[in-house]
Amino acid sequence: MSLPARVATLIVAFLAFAAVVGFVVVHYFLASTGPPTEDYTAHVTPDTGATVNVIMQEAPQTTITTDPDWVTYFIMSPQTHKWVHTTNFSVPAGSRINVTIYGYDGCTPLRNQVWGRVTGTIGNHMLVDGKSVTQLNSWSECTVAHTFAIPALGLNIPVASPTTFAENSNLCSVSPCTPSSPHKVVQFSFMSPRTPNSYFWQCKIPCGLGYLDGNGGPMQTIGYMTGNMEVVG
Ligand SMILES: [Cu+2]
Repeated sequence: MSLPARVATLIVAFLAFAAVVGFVVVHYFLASTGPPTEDYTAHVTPDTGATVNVIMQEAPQTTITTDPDWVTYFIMSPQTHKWVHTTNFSVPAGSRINVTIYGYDGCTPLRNQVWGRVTGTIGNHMLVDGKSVTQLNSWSECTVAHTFAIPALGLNIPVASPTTFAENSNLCSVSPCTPSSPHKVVQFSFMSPRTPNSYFWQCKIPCGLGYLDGNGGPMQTIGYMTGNMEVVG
């Protein structure tokens, strides 16, 4: 190889390398800010026991992303009242957090009946379509779609699903779902901790269909079946 050819090869190789490095930096470091955090802290003074209303839904699919067949949560923006594809939200410390979850996904039996129990809420119960419930038995009936659990707070909510075969055959097919599709309304309240911190939450049903033991994909991706509740002081 002549000297100019060698130099040209070296320059091409260097440019290719630089392009790859540039892509990695931009794609994984600069652009990877992740899903947004819905801010439920506005106009509330922390540590006063004030009430905050958080609204979410879980859906059988995510038709608005590049993983349309992944199950997912959405959170309603308290500012725009539109559904946002995220699982991150912030709440004021020492406040009463009232959560409403619209359960649009169909049922999946829990791997462990313990996760069918409602724990960590005010009154140790939740409301399903307005009715007080302390646990759901997903083994005897089609009752649970996903769970909403904050392990650090001992909070566990089995999120109710539509129960009948007809409903489960006719689930919402475009996300975010709207109330015309079969759903259950789950409501519960808990006190946010007084200590500002980031509290991880997750679904405990292995609902990542097509992944090893159902635990991959949406189960381990922020914005789908896991997220963070930021407690702000
Ligand atoms: Cu799930």
